[in-house]
Order: sequence, then structure tokens, then C-alpha cells
Amino acid sequence: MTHNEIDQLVKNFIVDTATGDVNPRIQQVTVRLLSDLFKAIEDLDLQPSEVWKGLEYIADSGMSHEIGLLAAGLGLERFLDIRADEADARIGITGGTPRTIEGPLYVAGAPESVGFARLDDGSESDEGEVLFMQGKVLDEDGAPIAGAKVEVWHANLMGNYSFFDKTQPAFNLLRTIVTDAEGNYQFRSIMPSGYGCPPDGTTQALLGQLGRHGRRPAHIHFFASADGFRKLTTQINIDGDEYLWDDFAFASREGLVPEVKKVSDPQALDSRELSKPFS
Ligand code: MBD
Ligand code: FE
Repeated sequence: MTHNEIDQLVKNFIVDTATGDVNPRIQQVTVRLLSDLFKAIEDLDLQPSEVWKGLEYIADSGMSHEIGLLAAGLGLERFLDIRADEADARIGITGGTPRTIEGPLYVAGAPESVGFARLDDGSESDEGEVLFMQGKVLDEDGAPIAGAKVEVWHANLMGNYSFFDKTQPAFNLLRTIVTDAEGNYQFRSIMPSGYGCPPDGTTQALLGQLGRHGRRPAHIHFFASADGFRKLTTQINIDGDEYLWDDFAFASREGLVPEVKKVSDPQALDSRELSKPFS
């Protein structure tokens, strides 16, 4: 069939058969995606067995709860960020901490504290490195925002996240820190390891066929939000990781790789480097 014939066919199937209330946006998107799919089947001469295999793949991905992981690995989530950056630029919003993807592993409802939180449960203290981080939430003029919410989440030494990894206690490595009067937040945790897609999972199966790995560099996720402000979704990457600029989810960005200072004696940290002592 020609592309014009396909457009006509999809219109016959979807638009002309409508009798009840139409949601115009859903109809528009359905018609577009369906005609693009039919055209791909035509152009690539996809065989019925291949089409059914594709549908089976999507079903399997859903049943194994890997749709979000797939969206990350195919660059779909990164693409939405690129579009969001472009939309911001069009209305003159530039600067500040860059956004990057949320990923599929955030869980809401973490314990909340003001100024400081310890994220880890101590179970990996012997093997892992202790990590301290502090930062300041600022408005577009550089003024600190008190009472902002900083939600932080990251993986353990195995690269696993609490809730998805049932061996960890609930909300391990996941906290909400409310900024203090000066807009500061601080936390203590353990240095995370990089993430790898489940090796026997549906996402890794596709990535393998594409000749791609499913690894992410070690990273820490953040949401920053405050009344009257847009919410920022971002991450930092740990410098030196072999996958720092080879992230299967394309989330690494200039400006999101802070300097990591390694110290053997935390007590010896220069107090000038800390806006306030960690507790
Ligand atoms: C992660 O930890 C992650 O952040 C993303 C984007 C995808 C898979 C696992
Ligand atoms: Fe992650």
C-alpha cells in the first residue's frame, strides 16, 4: 500500500467509525501513531510473526515492570528533557542546575527532616565509602530558598534501590530534606554504585540485540521543589566512573558532575568547606 492509502485506511478504521463522544487529542495521537506503525510495517515488509513478536515484547516489558526502564534505554525520557530545555529557552529560561531524567525508580513518601538527613541504614558502612554532600537551593536571582524540599534517592553498593530491592528496608537511601533558613541541605550516605539493567530482563534483551550495554554511572537523584517555583528533576554523577559519559539512559550532562573530595579523616575536613557541621 502507498502511504496515502494507509492514511485513508487508518481514517476509515479510527475516525469514520466514531459514534460516541470523541476525545480529539486521543484520536489525533492514535491516528498518527497507527499510521506511522502501518507505514513502518509496509516499508520494512514486516512479517506477521515479527509484528506479533513486537507486541509480545511490549507485553513482556509491562509484565516485568520494565516499561520505564525501556523508556530510559531508548532515549525517550532524555528526548522529553531535550524538548523541555528547548521550551524553556524559547521563553528565556536559561541557567541554574540542568534538569535530567527521573528514571523509573523513585518512590514517594520518604521520611522528612529539616537541614540534614542520613540516608543509609548503616548496613553497608563496612564495605562502602561514607559520602557527605551539601548544597543550597537558590531562586533565579541567587537568593536562598528556605523551606524548599530536596528529595534525594540513590542506589546501594549493589546498584539497587530500596522498594525495588526487597532486601533493603523501606526508604533506605531515600529521604526528603527541607532546606534550613539559609536554603541549605546536607546529607550523609554511602557512595552509590552504578546501576545495571537486570541481565535477564526484557530491556537488556533488546539492548543486547542493539549491541548496547545497560549500564549507568554511579549517580544520585534529586527533586527540588518549593511553593511558587517549578519543580526541578535532576541527578549528579560521581566523577571517575567508567560509565560517566557512557550512560545507557543518556542522563549525564555538563554541570552535573560535582567535584568529589576524598578524605581519610572526616574530622579533619576544613570547617570552611562546610557551611555548617554535619550532625
Ligand atoms: C536508574 O537508577 C536510573 O536512574 C535510570 C534512569 C534508569 C535505570 C536505573
Ligand atoms: Fe537511578
